[in-house]
Amino acid sequence: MNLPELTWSLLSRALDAYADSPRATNWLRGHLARFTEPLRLAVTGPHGSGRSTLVNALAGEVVANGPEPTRHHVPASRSQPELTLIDTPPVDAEGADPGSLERICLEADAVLHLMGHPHNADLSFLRTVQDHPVARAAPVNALVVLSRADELGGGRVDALISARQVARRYRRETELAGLCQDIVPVAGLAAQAGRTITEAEFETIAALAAVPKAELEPLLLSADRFAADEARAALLSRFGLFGVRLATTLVRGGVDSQAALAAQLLQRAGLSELRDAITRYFTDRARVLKARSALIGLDVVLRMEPRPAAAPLVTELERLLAGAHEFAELRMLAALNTGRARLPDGLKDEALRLIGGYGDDPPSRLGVAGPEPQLRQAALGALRLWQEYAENPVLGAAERRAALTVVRSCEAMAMAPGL
Ligand SMILES: Nc1nc2c(ncn2[C@@H]2O[C@H](COP(=O)(O)OP(=O)(O)O)[C@@H](O)[C@H]2O)c(=O)[nH]1
Ligand SMILES: [Mg+2]
Repeated sequence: MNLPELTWSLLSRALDAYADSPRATNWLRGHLARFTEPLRLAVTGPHGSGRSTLVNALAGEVVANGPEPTRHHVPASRSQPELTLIDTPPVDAEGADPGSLERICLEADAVLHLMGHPHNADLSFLRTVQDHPVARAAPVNALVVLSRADELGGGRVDALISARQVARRYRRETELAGLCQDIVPVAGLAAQAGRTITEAEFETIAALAAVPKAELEPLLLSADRFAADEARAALLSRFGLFGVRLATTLVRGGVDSQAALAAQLLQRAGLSELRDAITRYFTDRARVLKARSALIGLDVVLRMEPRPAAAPLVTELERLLAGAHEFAELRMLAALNTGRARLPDGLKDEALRLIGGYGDDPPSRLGVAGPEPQLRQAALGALRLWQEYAENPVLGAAERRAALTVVRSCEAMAMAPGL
């Protein structure tokens, strides 16, 4: 049985053990029901970090602008699986009930934490997210977003390049990197504009792109002259200075339709990269993250209402957490992608594929589309190869440990019934 199956059975047994406690039963039933719901992603961050803007960018429409918390169901699309987005109260809110944000995070399966430069408040919040025995055993559900990334690069059209350099630097800073899976820069306002751009806005941008460059920049910076034109003023407030600069530059460079401009804006604002990270770390592994949430829920019951009938469940929960290969895979995925763990060039890509970095199903992992016997043969071949790497004295100790994680992924596939 894999982790989600083992978790399901553990929770079902807990339901029996707590049959006479309505509170525990409700709580456990709630967690079992969550298993089949879409992944819940909480968007957290300090006040003004761009939480609502990013929720809108991911939702593809302006859904978040009121008081938090709010929840938005985002149906599946070609470039994004189904999600529930939670817009949360600011982490730095003064006088806020300190437990409320923690409760919201307990309701979520994964967290997208927005920040400009990391402050102590951000680090301590991220520590809180992992401050639970189950969470500590599996700190695999947070992504940090360097939000308002255009400002990190002074609003220039190439601002995202500077922001990516900043992200690379933070990835090497052990504390922050250790608290999240990855660090991704996004210019949320331009991304939101890209996802919701209208034909009329495209026309306004096209007209601006026709203004000679030397004239446009002073025009943009002179709020009075620009704001005198209603369509331009509206454009500036929706796209921001960076968004307008970027969009006009793209149109000048030959992007000639609303749809093409929308696609380019998502790319250049970093939203495409963020969606890829959400897919790779979260939605592709939704069942593992759901299991993680359910185990945290179970742990809460076992602590709040300890009883002899539940003692074996405590032991099994501990054993499950210590041995869950699914969590080890997610940590290794992040470590390889961010450069915290290394493998020789030729091996890294194959390792990423085998641990599910390019899709969680066996054909994607094995790179074989064929029927079951071929899949099993490929799994056995990969298993033999990676066993050799894991014992190869030419590789360093850390590399051999990484290879051992791949070995376990191959073993799981080679032994899976029905594959
Ligand atoms: N320059 C820039 N401004 C942004 C960006 N995202 C949001 N903002 C602005 O920052 C302010 C706060 O954004 P909001 O999404 O309401 O932040 P929240 O308080 O975290 O929900 C608004 O004026 C936004 O227009 C961004 O990517 N770049
Ligand atoms: Mg907000």
